[in-house]
Amino acid sequence: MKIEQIELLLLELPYVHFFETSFGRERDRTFILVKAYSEGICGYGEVVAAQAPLYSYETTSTAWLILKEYLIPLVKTNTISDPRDFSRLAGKYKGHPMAKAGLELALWDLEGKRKQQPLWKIYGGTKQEILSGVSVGIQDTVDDLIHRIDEFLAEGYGRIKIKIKPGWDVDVCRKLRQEFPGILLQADANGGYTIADMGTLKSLDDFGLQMLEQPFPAYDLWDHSRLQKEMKTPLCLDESADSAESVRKALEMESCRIINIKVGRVGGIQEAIKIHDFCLEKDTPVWCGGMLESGIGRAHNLHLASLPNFRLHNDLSASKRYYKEDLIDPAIDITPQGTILVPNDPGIGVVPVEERIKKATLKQEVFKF
Ligand code: OSB
Ligand code: MG
Repeated sequence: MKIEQIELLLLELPYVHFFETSFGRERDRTFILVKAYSEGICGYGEVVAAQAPLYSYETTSTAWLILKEYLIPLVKTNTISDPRDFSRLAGKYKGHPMAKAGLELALWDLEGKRKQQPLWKIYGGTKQEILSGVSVGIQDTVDDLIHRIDEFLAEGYGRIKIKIKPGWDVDVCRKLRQEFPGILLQADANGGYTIADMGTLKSLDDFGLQMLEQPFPAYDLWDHSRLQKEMKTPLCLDESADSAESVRKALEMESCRIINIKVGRVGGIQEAIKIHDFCLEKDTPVWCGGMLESGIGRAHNLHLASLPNFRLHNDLSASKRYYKEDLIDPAIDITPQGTILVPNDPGIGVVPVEERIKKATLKQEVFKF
């Protein structure tokens, strides 16, 4: 395909409610949208890097720079007949997976629209609807948390994930289990603990959590392995699972029993599918993580989550859980059964509303070839 133009847009969208994790509280999200044009068609991708290097080292500024100086020139100077070509070319540059994934996703949307096929079909997806779940941030009080969980359960979410950090963990889980004995509950630490916290983490075994996500920092496969040997609760890796190679090592070391797949963290759809297929072969379930994406990034996630080994509830929620006015129309919603339908129109299968994108745009740069 002949790409004629790529645009980068920096957007800011306020959350409906603040989001707090072990690395801090945020009230809005700044992120990059990538638009790729070919023969009158536009493909959309989202770069999930945040404003500050807290989840990983990437930021909106580093991603903008890498896209502008290295990744967009690859599209300009090479013939890209398929998004896989871009993925292969981008592989020569170290790191910066979120920047790579954002552009790759825009090319995938374009590819789907050109072929008149929804992305789930092109990826080999098998599900028409996926299991929704909601990730609930740290609140000011446990009562506030209980109140929020009550609301999400009433909306039909089949699984609740809470964020934990040292000091907001064992007592919180105990109170939640008293209040909600039967729900699917999991906890995500975003790497906020060290091996010195082994005792605290082991006591989370009392609460029948579906999984404990990323207790230790990203680089620390070994301590995850030590902890998994001592815990009944399955560990799940998010930040550590940065490539199919890392996932192989994690499974060989028994650092976890479940993998969270995020397309931005692993550098694109190619790598995400590789991890999916490897885990299927090893009978290790995966689920789709989220980065509080706009409807554009979330639609991309829905297509990925339609692959067969996405067996557990995903961090995929309705638009209104994140943003008052999402960038797409119609908004993503959950069914009464607590699922989300995978879009069936070509490409991402949802319609970005240009007027809303414009309203949220802080900065824009156009690259014409
Ligand atoms: O660790 O899963 C995470 C949001 C931002 C950064 C990291 C994480 C999250 C979430 C939100 O938990 C999941 C979602 O998008 O619904
Ligand atoms: Mg996580």
